[in-house]
Amino acid sequence: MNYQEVEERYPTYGDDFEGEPGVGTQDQKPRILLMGLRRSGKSSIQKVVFHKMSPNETLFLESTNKIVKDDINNSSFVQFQIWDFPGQIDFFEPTFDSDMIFGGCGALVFVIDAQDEYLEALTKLNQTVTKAYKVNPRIKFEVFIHKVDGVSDDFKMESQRDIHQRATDDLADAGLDQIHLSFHLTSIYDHSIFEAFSKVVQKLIPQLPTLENLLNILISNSGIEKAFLFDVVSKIYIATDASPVDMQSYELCCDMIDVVIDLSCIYGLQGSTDIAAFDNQSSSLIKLNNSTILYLREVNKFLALVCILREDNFSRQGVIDYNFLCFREAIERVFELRLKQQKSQCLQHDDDFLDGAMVANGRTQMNASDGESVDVIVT
Ligand SMILES: Nc1nc2c(ncn2[C@@H]2O[C@H](COP(=O)(O)OP(=O)(O)O)[C@@H](O)[C@H]2O)c(=O)[nH]1
Ligand SMILES: [Mg+2]
Repeated sequence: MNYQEVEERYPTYGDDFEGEPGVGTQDQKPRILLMGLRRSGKSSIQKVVFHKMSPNETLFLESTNKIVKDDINNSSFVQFQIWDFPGQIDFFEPTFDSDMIFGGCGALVFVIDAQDEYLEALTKLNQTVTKAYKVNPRIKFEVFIHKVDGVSDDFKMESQRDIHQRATDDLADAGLDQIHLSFHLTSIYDHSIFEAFSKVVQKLIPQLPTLENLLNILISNSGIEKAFLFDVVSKIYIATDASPVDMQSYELCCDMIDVVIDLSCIYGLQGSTDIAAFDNQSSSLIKLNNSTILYLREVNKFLALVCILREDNFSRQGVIDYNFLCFREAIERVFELRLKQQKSQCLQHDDDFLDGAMVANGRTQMNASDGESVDVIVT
């Protein structure tokens, strides 16, 4: 269905869609819906994460009175559409075409303002989830308990517990306890919103286990503590290794990307966009005063690998660089395979894009830091 048709079928909210009319591949992109009450912060989230708006500027955002569609096309892995909904949307109105809205939806992000009374928001959450689940049981439901910058840690924990409890109880009462809700504490004034969005986006990448596997192999053979595969423009990470993510490391890596882009813009620039500032020569090494090293390498036009490692382990930089090249090659193969898969899916007119299981036969070799070579099989 293209957006012309959407407009006809959905005149109340659809008469001012932004972006190109739908063509071929667009319809295959998974869709992320942003829903929640008015002024809960939906448009702010979308602007801050994907359009580099500074958090303070969101104070001047006008309220959304139509569905705003935003095409995110940063890399071959991160391709989706975000639909920002007006808060006052009513599912029971005849013009609300729930099959069209929820049908092609990958994830539904429901935003709750933690600085406000949330009982009304919980009722709306329940209605939204119930309706969406009936149309499309494969949707991932993500609840952002938002604006937690203004509240104490105790209050944060208590509201998360309370909201979780009430929301799941409501679903259980309706006999829908098979629906899984994920909860995230977020704010646009720190990195929590990027972290939460990273997790949402990751669930929409069918190749995630392969990417994680490659990162695990890379770090264990290179003496790296933590590695993130970043989408440079949005600073969301599309994969990381299996060790737990702590917010501080993530923030450090985000800051490093900012430094690299800013420096390239000032000293290394030919074009004037951020993308021109990040190219295949991009790499950076930052030594911190606690014997830790941050190491950034370009993976492709849109992705960067950012690693945290101890200074001692960096003495064998050659091994790390060699392993990185193997890693990059493996990622390229995953990309190629995905492209092939998408093309064949286009030919078959197969809409079941999210289900496409990835099977790759790529084989590559990484050198372990103790000199052994390790075979990596991409599956
Ligand atoms: N303190 C705080 N305010 C926020 C945050 N996110 C959004 N806001 C504010 O909430 C208000 C409503 O935001 P808006 O994005 O228009 O909400 P929407 O109606 O859900 O799209 C704006 O004044 C934002 O500046 C946040 O994380 N913390
Ligand atoms: Mg809005």
